[in-house]
Amino acid sequence: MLKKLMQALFIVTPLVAFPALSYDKSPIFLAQADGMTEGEVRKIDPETQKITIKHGPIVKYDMGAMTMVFRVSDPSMLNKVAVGDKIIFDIEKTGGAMVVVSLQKMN
Ligand SMILES: [Cu+2]
Repeated sequence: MLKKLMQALFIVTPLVAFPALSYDKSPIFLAQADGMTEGEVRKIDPETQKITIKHGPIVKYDMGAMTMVFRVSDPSMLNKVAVGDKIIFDIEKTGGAMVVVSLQKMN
């Protein structure tokens, strides 16, 4: 866990140090720079405003890769993606629940 965090920091550092030189818009770089998580949409439920995501490790919450259900902070986020889409997303813990606060489709 700590080792992974150190690796993440090591990768991000050059971006911070030389933003103009090394800025790269690829989702991989964005994911690392913004602390966002990669995932794949498995299910979308507009009725309950929930989305099932198969996600990679979420370092800030010490969570490994898994498939789980999240609520979204804004229901309109669910209109931007479809089942099977690869995404990057950010979550926040609100009242004990993990809520997706931003969501972005990878090309
Ligand atoms: Cu999870």
